[in-house]
Amino acid sequence: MTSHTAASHREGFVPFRDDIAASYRAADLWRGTTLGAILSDAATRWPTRTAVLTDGDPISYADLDVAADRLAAGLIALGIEPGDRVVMQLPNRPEFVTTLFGLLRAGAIPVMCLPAHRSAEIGHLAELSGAVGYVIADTAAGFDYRELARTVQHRVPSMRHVLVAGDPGPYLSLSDVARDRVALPDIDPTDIALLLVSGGTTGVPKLIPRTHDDYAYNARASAELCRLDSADVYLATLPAAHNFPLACPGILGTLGMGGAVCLIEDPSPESSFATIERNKVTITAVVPPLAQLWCAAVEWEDANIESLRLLQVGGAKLAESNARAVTPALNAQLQQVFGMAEGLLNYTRLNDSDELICTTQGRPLSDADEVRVVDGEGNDVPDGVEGELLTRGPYTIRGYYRAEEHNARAITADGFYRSGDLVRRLASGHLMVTGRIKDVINRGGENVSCDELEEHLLAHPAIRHAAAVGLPDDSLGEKVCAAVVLDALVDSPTLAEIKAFLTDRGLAAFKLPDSLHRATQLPVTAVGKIDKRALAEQIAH
Ligand code: OOB
Repeated sequence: MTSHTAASHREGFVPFRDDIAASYRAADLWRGTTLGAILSDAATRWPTRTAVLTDGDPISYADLDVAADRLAAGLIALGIEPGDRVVMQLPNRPEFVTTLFGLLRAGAIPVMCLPAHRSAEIGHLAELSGAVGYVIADTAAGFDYRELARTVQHRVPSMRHVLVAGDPGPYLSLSDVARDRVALPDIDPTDIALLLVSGGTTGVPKLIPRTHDDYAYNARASAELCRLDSADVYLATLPAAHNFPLACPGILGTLGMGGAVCLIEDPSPESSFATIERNKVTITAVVPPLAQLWCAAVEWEDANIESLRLLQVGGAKLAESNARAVTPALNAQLQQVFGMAEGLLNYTRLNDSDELICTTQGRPLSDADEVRVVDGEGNDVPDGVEGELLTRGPYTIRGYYRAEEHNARAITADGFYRSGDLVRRLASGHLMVTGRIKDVINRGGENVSCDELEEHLLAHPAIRHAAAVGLPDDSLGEKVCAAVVLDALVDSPTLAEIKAFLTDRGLAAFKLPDSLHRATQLPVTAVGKIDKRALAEQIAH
């Protein structure tokens, strides 16, 4: 290891304070193990069990462990050093898992990009991280990542290695990299294990440094909360590089418990249900629009999905009406998950009442999570009152990577992360997400919460998806537009009918939409959340 690289990847990283880190260790939350060791420990305990289900032969824990070591050896032979950043952008295929562990064990820091990212995002993230390598698939979903690599390499000359799963074209084939096992570098568990990409839809994406200690705890505690064990089969439906399917409990949590993981690229009900039936999937995670689609699809898909015991829904607000539909439709328990790549995870518990499960977004994972709900002046508000969620804890970052200026705003002086999410806390500690600080429409001085309006719109039987957006208006500043995807099987309501419906539900007149935008689908972010910025642009054009 050269001290040069070791120091350079720490630059721009805000570590946990020593005394706080010591307290997390004393409480046995941080166990001083690395993410790479999750797999080696599991391979020791369950060598012959299936770790990854594929279309062909399943991969056992012992085989996955060897494959990861061999890839790590090959990466080291290429000159990749501990602390080097490597952009990883792979679709949901078995290579995702091998590559992730190979990079981790070589001591490289994977930058977890999503398949939907394109040159603007990858170029920016590669530059910001100073990446020396880029791991891609040849093609996925009709897109050629080798073309993208060419553009990115042009912009970021530090990116010396492009490794390709599949046909390498002018680059190196990932399958040719593996070498005989060698002694692997010692890794400090307080070091950055990987860099997650922030999910915000405003501004450029930021990098989120997660340490071995904190992320291993994130995955293990989540798996325990979901009562995962070696009989479970986890389906990665969302893009695997996203925090939710990666570690909440996701792939890492499942592997730590000896369960099996399968990954699919196409989350449509047809493909998902067939995989659930074939692999006897017990748990998976989806975003709300997908949950809705699956609930509707049981009408026409006849695959047997009775093995599914838990459907985790998160990433965006799940409307109460949609939450209530999950268990009757899919015959699986619903778990709401309100999480963020920056750390804090809230889960409804398996033994919570149906009421809590359908009307709240869960409560913090860890007893050591500190949550404050504050008003505009930063003062704590009482339970039941809306305020911004601030949080600090054993798996929440103390700062974005290489973002000193932004950190001064995003993190309070005493280390709380300002989430920008508006919540109400119940006496039980459960949180209801009521909106985002910036997701309000200012209509002539009156504030309309988009979240609130959307919740009411979704209660309309003909409305399948809804998003409220502010459109510029000369006299009012902004006007309220309701963008909706209507149920094809029902007569389309007019704007006047929708307004009457909302008025019947007791909504104030100033919150009623001024216009209606009908669409067959709403634009989504890389992980499948409704993308308001893109939507506003679409409506404007
Ligand atoms: C997850 O992570 P990110 O980083 O893509 O997005 C985080 C943001 C939150 O700050 C919040 O604004 C929103 O997404 N969000 C929710 C939500 N879950 C996330 N808003 C309302 N209700 C929910 N249930 O999205 C993420 C990370 C780990 C697990 C689950 C989701």
